Amino acid sequence: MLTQGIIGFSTADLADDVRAGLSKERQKELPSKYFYDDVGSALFEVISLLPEYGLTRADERLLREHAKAIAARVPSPVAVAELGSGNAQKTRWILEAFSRRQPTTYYPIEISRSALASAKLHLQNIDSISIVGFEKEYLDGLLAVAARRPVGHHILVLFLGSTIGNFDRAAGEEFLRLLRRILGPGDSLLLGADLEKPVPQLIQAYDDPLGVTAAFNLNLLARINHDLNANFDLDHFEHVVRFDHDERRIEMHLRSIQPQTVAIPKAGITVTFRENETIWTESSHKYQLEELAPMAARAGFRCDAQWVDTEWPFAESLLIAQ
Ligand code: AVI
Repeated sequence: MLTQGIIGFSTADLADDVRAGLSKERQKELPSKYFYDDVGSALFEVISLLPEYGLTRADERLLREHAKAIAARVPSPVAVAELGSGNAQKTRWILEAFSRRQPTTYYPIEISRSALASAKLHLQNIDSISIVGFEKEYLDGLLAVAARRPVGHHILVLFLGSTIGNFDRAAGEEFLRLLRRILGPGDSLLLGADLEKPVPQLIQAYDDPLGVTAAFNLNLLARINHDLNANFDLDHFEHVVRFDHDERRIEMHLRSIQPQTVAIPKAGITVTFRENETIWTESSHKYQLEELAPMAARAGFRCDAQWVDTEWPFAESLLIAQ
């Protein structure tokens, strides 16, 4: 295995996003992409092990069971780019399937430096795989991959783990459209999406009895304290999970349990919270299998094949750029 260094990243956007999100009049918000600092990435790995949160295991099961079939549908030679690789544990199956065919370059694209490092560690013993990590946002990273595409190579983009669900539905579709614009006809996208399931099961998955997801959520405030010199008191906020039936999504919030004022010097703001006011930190949309192919078609992809986990309803869809 050959690895190259990490390429460029700036944290300057955090202050802008915190200022914009916490200055909102009606509903304060923080973008969920900032969950994944070192502590947040480690907590997410623990979430993936929780019995209540079956999503990551379903994703991995599908990839393990169908890696060969997926690889067989993707033309050679191929460069594999993964948006939000995390520790890339589940990517191993796909990469092994490709590496049996020919030497392949894998481009993990991640805003978490520690996740990139652990992806490299997990995959270092696969023969015939070169790894070039990009510490970048998804689209910037994919543009960088496309710019390096060797002549005649296809690109397979992996967008796994139902990260699409963390976008609003319309924004998710628009994101697929933006990916399609970077790709060429015949390139592929493997999209993992969590499917609808009973609400009590979903609530448990995002509000586990051990409190790991609560810690994951609260860590966002700890991160802002650390990175922007803020003075959030974590004991004065609590993790709240709701299901919105109209939008078919889980929402995570942080509820202020008392009136309070928080200074965030590096964002240049002081924020006041009313008792019970919440900061909306994440949405996790759930999909119906039947809506994925039409959504992909509207974004410029043909759905070539789908694989569904029966234990925890979750779908991998192999989409081909038209
Ligand atoms: C990364 N993403 C798909 C996870 C999800 O289920 O929305 C993040 C997560 N949030 C709480 N638990 C897991």
